[in-house]
Amino acid sequence: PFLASLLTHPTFIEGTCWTTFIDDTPELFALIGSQNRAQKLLAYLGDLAVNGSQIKGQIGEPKFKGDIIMPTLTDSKGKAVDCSEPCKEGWRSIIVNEGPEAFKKAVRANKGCLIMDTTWRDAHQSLLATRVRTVDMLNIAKETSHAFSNAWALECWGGATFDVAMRFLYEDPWDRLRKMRKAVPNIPFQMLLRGANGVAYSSLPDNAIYHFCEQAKRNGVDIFRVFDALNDADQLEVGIKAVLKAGGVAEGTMCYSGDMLNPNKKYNFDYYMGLADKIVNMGAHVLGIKDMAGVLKPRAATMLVGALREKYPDMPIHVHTHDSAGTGVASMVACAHAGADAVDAAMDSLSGMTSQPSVGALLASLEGTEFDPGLDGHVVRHLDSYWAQLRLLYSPFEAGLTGPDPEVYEHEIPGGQLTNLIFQASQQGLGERWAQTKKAYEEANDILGDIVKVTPTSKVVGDLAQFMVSNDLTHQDVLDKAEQLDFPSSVLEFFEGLMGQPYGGFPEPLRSQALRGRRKMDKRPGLYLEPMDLQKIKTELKEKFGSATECDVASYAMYPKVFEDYKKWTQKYGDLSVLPTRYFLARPEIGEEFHVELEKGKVLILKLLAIGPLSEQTGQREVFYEMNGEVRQVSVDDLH
Ligand code: 3PY
Ligand code: ZN
Repeated sequence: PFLASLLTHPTFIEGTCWTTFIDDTPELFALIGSQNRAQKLLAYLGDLAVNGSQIKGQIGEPKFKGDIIMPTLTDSKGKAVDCSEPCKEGWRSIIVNEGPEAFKKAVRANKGCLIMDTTWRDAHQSLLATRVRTVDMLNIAKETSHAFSNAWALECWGGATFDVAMRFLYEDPWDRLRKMRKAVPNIPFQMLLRGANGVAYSSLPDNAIYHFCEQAKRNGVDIFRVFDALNDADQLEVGIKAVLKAGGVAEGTMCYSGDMLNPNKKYNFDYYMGLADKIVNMGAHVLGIKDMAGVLKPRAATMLVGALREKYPDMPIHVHTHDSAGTGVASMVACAHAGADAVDAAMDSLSGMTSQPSVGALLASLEGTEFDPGLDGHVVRHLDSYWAQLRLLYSPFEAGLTGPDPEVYEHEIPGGQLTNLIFQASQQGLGERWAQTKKAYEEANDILGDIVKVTPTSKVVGDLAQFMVSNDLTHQDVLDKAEQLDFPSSVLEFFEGLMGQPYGGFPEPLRSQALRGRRKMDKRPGLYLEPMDLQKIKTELKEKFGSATECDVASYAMYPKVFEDYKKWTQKYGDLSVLPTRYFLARPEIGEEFHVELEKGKVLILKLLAIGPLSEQTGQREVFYEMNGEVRQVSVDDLH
């Protein structure tokens, strides 16, 4: 069709204006673009039909393959909520029009305890291996903008989503952010920033963090939850300063670890109050408490939030938890009563256990009190019918959690990691090893000096625990044999100081025995790193891939190899973010028709017709698809 259009085009026939032909007739070249895209899409669908899904971490096919039924939202009076357009009211307008300081004041003046919905980030990170795709957020975006119009924020970006989007879902995280932003203009967007690590797993040069925050703010992030995995104030400060420079709302966050009610534990009341002081003095707009393992018991929450409320009357306090032990709602209610301005929850169907507590349960618990979050529980519940279906669609990424795990008070494994470790144990059929791993995790933490455990330090403890289990090592064995053992690389990086300085220092002589002459940093790693040459990265990316944006540079700075692999994948298969998840994860039935909107108004109607026999000569199969009424054929290498 392209050639036919070209040959019959008047300009072509006249043979004039060749120099401006491309500029003047973009429709012809858009046609090549979309044909090319359609061909690449067929290559992916053909591969999937022959070889099954190659998406890492996927086990089996979705439990639910039907059409998703979209909810109709009605409020508590039974009145329908008009979701034909995104809602325009919400807290974001204060941030946009008046800035972070005005937001801070307005939030303090607000009477109720606001809710941040984590469904688009931490909930699926903690339950479904971070695999929820952009399209599934966008499909429910308008409804969400209405149901959560009075929310503190939607947590929807950062943490593991950045890496996983490119590495496993072959999506551009920046594109996701921009699309979500357009679809939800009213609710603040919050991201999780790992301090001086950005969204990576170890420290980057400071200029890369500043550059990243600038792009994140520009593309739609309003509030940045900044934490450091060791609560190292110097590391935290890098992130907070970068957010302030970018003009974002800086939520300076302390990670809650251990049990401050227990006088024998390392992280006690005074520790947290001292850390809060440092965070406030850094100029953060909001004080965050991040209970990544779900070990903040209700009485501790009352004590800590109550004391912070009294000491910092002007600082908004925002608390994050995981429901691992089953106490999430009780703890968040305690926080609200003690003076928190906002707490975190997730859509019911993606809540509980390693995720955040259920928003429905939390709303019911605060309903009618002076801390009422100001969301309509009916509307929110209707929205959940979407997520109930989505959870089944993503069933191949379930970790197989069966109930709460109050043993978390002993092992202190963060929610996201707990799911990962269970998943790994069940994949290896090591049920009894799981109990051993939890015990070993507790011991590994003691060996390392009882550190704060969250990405990336949680991986250090997890790696050491798995190392102990697979080599049959006790706590004492590790100490006795430290000079001979080949410790996992993450443990050595931690000992080197690449993740910052732990509170109370490194354990000695273990550190020196394990490092055996490797370097020891005693200041934050950023001080040892040369600034990144971002301009050079941009030039090189342009040479390699034809174009490069500032966002591409930021992606590359965080994950050079992952970014390049992602770009190569899109060169082969195109932008697959448009493909509905059901057809991204599994092939359709023969004869089943489905639609893909390549771009606005450009819809492909597809039908799998047949998969041919294996050719002995080529090792390939022919896959036949009907595309907009025409039969199309792709040759696919059979990998079986
Ligand atoms: C992350 O860093 O991704 C986390 O979710 C930490 O809790
Ligand atoms: Zn979390």
